[in-house]
Amino acid sequence: MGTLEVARGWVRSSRSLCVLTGAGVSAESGVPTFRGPEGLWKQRDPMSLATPEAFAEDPKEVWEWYQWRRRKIRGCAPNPGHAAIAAVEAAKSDFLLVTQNVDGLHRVAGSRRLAEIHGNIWIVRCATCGAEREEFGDFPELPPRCGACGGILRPGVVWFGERLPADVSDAAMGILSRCEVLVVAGTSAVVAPASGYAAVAKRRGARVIEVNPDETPVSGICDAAFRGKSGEVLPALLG
Ligand code: BV8
Ligand code: ZN
Repeated sequence: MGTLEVARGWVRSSRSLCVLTGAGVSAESGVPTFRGPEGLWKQRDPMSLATPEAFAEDPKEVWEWYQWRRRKIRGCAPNPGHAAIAAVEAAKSDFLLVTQNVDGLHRVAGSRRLAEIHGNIWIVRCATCGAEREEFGDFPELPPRCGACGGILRPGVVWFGERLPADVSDAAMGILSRCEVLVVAGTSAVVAPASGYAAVAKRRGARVIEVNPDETPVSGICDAAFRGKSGEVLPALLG
């Protein structure tokens, strides 16, 4: 396993770099993760909420969960891990941040070359006419209604059983097919297809670096793993 200095060298000398993030990168900003001890999904079974079937059955209940999460995230700010990822982007001619996070904090931190593969909690889309907009405030009435057609608005996120939007999925597979280094930070690597992304890059010869206090199913294929908090490790690794 490489040391931090060796891994820093891989990152610095890479022309093409991919960073894959999960909820752990936002944990130090106060955004609850999904599967951690205080995990979002400890209170409720995600399958009973983050699915099209749950929404079809009880859109009001699903929206109460999302409105609660939006309120929680609204008070959160990017942490040094987000900032380090935004900063390294400018230094690379070929870079893509692939994030599973829907909280929008990477964008607030300044990341521009990013693929939000699971969507964005601040986007709402009409389930009837498809009209889409950013909405940062609370909705007075749940489920919220479309101003254009009166249909029900849904959160602009990808639910279980839904395909990833083709544009972000293609962008992710593109960078994974050519990056020299992949940094995997803050993900439990259990949700597909993102859980398979490290293996895609590794098969092609990329160096894979993991940043996570815990072991994950991809730890075994990593060239280096740093068992620490992303807010502390990423500035040292990417700086
Ligand atoms: C699809 C948006 C195909 C909504 C999310 C059986 C086996 C295998 C796969 C499946 C299966 N059955 C179904 C599937 C497919 C399914 C899936 O993977 N299920 C899992 C549960 C087994 N996947 C899908 O359905 C995907 N679509 O496959 O489509 C298809 C083909 C044809 C036709 C139709 C469909 C869609 C998946 C997207 C689901 N949406 N979110 C919302 O947020 O409400 S997933 C959700 O989990 C979040 O997006 C989150 O990002 C993601 C992954 O979680 P993590 O980010 O990893 O977060 P987690 O809490 O798990 O872990 C945090 C980590 O951080 C931990 O490791 C912790 O140690 C670490 N950490 C903590 N603190 C720190 C830290 N690290 C660093 N620093 C710290 N300070
Ligand atoms: Zn509409």
